[in-house]
Amino acid sequence: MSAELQLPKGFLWGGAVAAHQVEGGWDQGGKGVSIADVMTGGSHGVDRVITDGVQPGHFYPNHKGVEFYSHYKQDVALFAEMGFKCFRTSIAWTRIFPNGDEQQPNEAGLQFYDDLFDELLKYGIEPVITLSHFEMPYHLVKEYGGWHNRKVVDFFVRFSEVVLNRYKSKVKYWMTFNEINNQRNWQYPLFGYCCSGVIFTEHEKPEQAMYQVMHHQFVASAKVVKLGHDINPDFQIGCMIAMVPVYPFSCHPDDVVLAQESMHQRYVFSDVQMRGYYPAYTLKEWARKGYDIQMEADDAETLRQGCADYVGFSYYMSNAVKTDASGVDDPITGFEGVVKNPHVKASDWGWQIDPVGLRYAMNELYERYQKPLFIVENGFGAIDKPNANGVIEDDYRIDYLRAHIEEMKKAVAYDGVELMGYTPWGCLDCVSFTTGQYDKRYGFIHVNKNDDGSGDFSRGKKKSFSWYQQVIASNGENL
Ligand code: P53
Repeated sequence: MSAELQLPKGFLWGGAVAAHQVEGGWDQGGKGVSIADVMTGGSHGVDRVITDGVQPGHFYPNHKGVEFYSHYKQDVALFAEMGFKCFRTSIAWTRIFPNGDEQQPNEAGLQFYDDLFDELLKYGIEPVITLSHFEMPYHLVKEYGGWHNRKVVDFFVRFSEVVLNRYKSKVKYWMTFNEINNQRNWQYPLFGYCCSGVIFTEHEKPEQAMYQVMHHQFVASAKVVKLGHDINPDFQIGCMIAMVPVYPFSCHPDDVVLAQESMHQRYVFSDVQMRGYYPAYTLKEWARKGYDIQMEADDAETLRQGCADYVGFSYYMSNAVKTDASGVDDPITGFEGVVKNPHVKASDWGWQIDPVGLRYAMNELYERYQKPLFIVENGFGAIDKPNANGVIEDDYRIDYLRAHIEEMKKAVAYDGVELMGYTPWGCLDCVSFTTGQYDKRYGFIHVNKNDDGSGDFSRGKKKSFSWYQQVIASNGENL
């Protein structure tokens, strides 16, 4: 392939996880209880339950995760063997500020991430760090009502300031809030809870409460971006959204406009973080619905000064909407009028597989913001079964990733989209977020731990391990 059709040199190939889904050690090293620690295990169709604190008699899968806290050296060595250029994880807020409202950080927690980052850098792997990935201190939920309370902005900024300073010479790539737009689906308790520790349906005006939380997080994100650039001008600090393109089911103009409105609901999150001001469609919606969002006098200026440097996003699926599909909602995205797209297949969890949608999504985001993109999650959750020789031949995962990488390359090489890197989700098997399962797996690296309780957390290589190794070695040419 000619040079202009290739991915750029220095492209950040890697993998992604989040602290609460891999680390375990939930009560070690002085760590406090996080919101992930009070979520039980579920399964496809069986919701995870959010309990009132940690209660006896329940199974909380995130307490052990996949024991990355004690296995990280082994795991990082395997990432290095695959050729990772970067590794995305998050810092568990509760390791640094166990309750969230302390004045002084917990040194043992800070030391753990020093050790982890040193281990990565030893192999030339760049850490890519999310500051908040569904794991805020439970104490801030109980005592303050989560992100609905403006005080949480200051707690988050304090936490961020500590870690941005501490790791300023070790970490260059940051993101503020993981999938900040998931909480747009305020009807479904899990999403508001994971993003901001709020169950919106408990509020008198749930949607208004969601927008209030959103505003607090925008202010927090902008403050952290500005602070970060002051600490180290080389920092690249991104926003992070779940990018689920919504297609019109038909070319009926009403379907087209419905799809556009659905996208507005999601885009407001990146619009404000990338542009530094509220889009007109949101201000009009608030006026129309009579929503009163509390803002402080200098918030507008804060937002303007804290635009993110790049768009981090996850991409797993697309959706389609139809005007006359009343009552049909998608539990993951919460869009009204969602219908099955007859042109694409779905995973066992109903996530619609649409590689071409990734190219479309990349073009949409790049045209919208004209800032670099970073695909920080993409992947295929599946039940893996070892063959007679005990090897997991996960060709379905390879097929999924190959098809997405092909489209990603088209977006870069044909369409000219600026892309920093690609970090498939769950490079190491981990606890599923939506269902709390072990058996819904994404990894190149298998972790021997199963929903029936069996398994010793030992690691193994799946077929996709050597496949991804050659993808990276050839900079995406050998797929
Ligand atoms: P699990 C919705 C749409 C796209 C991605 O999910 C989503 C969601 C749900 O929030 O979540 C991200 O493990 C999230 C990760 C999560 C991953 O997708 O339910 O950032 O924490 O594990 C995969 O299969």
